[in-house]
Amino acid sequence: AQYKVAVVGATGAVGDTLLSILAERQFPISELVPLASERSAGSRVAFKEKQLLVQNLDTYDFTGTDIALFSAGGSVSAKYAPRAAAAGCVVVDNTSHFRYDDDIPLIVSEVNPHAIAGYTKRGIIANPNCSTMQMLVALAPIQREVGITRINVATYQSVSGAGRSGLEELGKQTADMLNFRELSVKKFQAQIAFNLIPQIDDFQPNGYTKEEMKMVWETQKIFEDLSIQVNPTAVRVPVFYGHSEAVHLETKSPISIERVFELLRQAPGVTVVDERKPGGYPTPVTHAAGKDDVFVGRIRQDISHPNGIDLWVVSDNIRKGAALNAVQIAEILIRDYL
Ligand code: A2P
Ligand code: 11C
Repeated sequence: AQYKVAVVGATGAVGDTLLSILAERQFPISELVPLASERSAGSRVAFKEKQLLVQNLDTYDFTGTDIALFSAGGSVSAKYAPRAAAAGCVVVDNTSHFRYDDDIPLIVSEVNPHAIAGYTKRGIIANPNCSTMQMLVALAPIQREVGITRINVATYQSVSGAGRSGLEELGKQTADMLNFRELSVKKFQAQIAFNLIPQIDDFQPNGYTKEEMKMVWETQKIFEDLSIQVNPTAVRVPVFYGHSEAVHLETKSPISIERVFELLRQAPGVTVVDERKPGGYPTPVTHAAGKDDVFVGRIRQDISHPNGIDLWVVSDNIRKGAALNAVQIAEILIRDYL
């Protein structure tokens, strides 16, 4: 079978990658419809060897469209995803808008694909936040084997997580710095070039940011275990593509470091890069950017805790963290459900 697929936010950073991943993986498409706002309706985006006309989401009728991949921001999903679902189109939503609703499946393709079955309730499946996604791909085999009680994590998140305007701000500020020009700060809360910012998204009443709380809520929902404690600090760094995370976890029962290596080497979607020598670990630029896998290194026993394991987890936030997982959800959907 072939499917009529719409990409909402087709002109954005994630939308662009959605189009290339759908083409790369030869998703069975009868027609691809790129959608965006009125601003870019009428422009063109590349799909395979064609230049497709971008249509206005606001006036698009989803009747007859089988699957829509939404990546145009939470307020756009809030308004248009239910409209698409009501027309019989299954929505894979990349925003945080529906993620925490009990009747919306929240899926990492390697971790909880069985939960896709719940899509029939509202016709919408949510794609997790990029920083949760890569962490859980790496932790799932350990969670399955011995159980995880607590996760301490510090993130180092690239500017592409904030969309095209994030990429532009780092590029422009870097050029301005090197040319002794005055900087302008628009997208981020402080200068991002040659700096880092310990705030992603808005502050919550408990002093954590929304990005940090997403990692808490999403981990508990995806692992189907509300007892897992998650303590994140999310930091924006001057990297274009690829999020990194220093993950410190505590397991229910002890696990040897040899067994952790074995589990991660067998884990789907994971590449272990751990040589304990200079350069023998993943970095966003040398390993992750433009790649599909989640790269794990610096694997070691925590010397401060008997059941502690430390990991360094790096992945392309636009690919596995967003577009790739959305396409993988759609692949499971057509294989098992549609
Ligand atoms: P547009 O080009 O029309 O602004 P990014 O995450 O890289 O900033 O991209 C955001 C994407 O979401 C773009 O494709 C953008 O399209 C799209 N978008 C933003 N607002 C809307 C809207 N109100 N309706 C449809 N698409 C939207
Ligand atoms: C960032 N994680 O890196 C954010 C972007 O909930 O899908 C993704 C926001 C989300 O800025």
